[in-house]
Amino acid sequence: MTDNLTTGEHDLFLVVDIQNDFCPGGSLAVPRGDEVVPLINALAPKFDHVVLTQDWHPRGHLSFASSHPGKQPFQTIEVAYGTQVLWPDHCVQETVGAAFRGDLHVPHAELVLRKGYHREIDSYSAFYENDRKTATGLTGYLRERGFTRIFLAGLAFDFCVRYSGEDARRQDFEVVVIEDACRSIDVDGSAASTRDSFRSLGIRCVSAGIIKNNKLVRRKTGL
Ligand code: VGL
Ligand code: ZN
Repeated sequence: MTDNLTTGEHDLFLVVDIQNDFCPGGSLAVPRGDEVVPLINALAPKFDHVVLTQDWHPRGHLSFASSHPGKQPFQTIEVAYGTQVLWPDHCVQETVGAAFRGDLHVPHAELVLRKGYHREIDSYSAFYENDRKTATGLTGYLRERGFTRIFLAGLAFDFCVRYSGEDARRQDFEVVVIEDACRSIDVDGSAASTRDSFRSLGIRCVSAGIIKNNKLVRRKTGL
């Protein structure tokens, strides 16, 4: 039996990239990515504070295989900041693919953080772009709001959830990943290496069922 985790005012639920392109039918579909949506809808009311991230690329983004003649999706290339996986075109700004899933229901989300909008830099993490230098501003936002523990769920476990969790932990936030509310792309063992990395950084992986909130009644009043 695992202990329950009770959420409070210093906890933030960071919901990663619940967008059409990452779900079945989308251009970079994460297998069974759509299954996490009802779980996230049910989890969100257990948190006082929720932030959503949205992958948001300009056309011709450097991470798109189509921007590199002769390259195919899932191949890698060397770019200014190191190795970059090439992806199918996805989450292009203002397209249906970039929109949040229509069944995602988190009305009390306080911030939508877009990332990946610099044409020459990809951004898996919600904190730092893939050059590991360009900050999104989320760290300052979280510190100023007084959050100390970040709960993560979403897509994909082995890319954007992974990088976001690692960066949060390295900046001294406590990090809890709700693993059954995530799905993986799983290229070259990336899901297994994500679990190893989380273990070595002291990031807890839990299941949704242990998360409780002591103030659920308040939400039912609607005020
Ligand atoms: C993601 C690959 C490319 C993700 C975003 O959300 O995990 N993966 N862009
Ligand atoms: Zn992307």
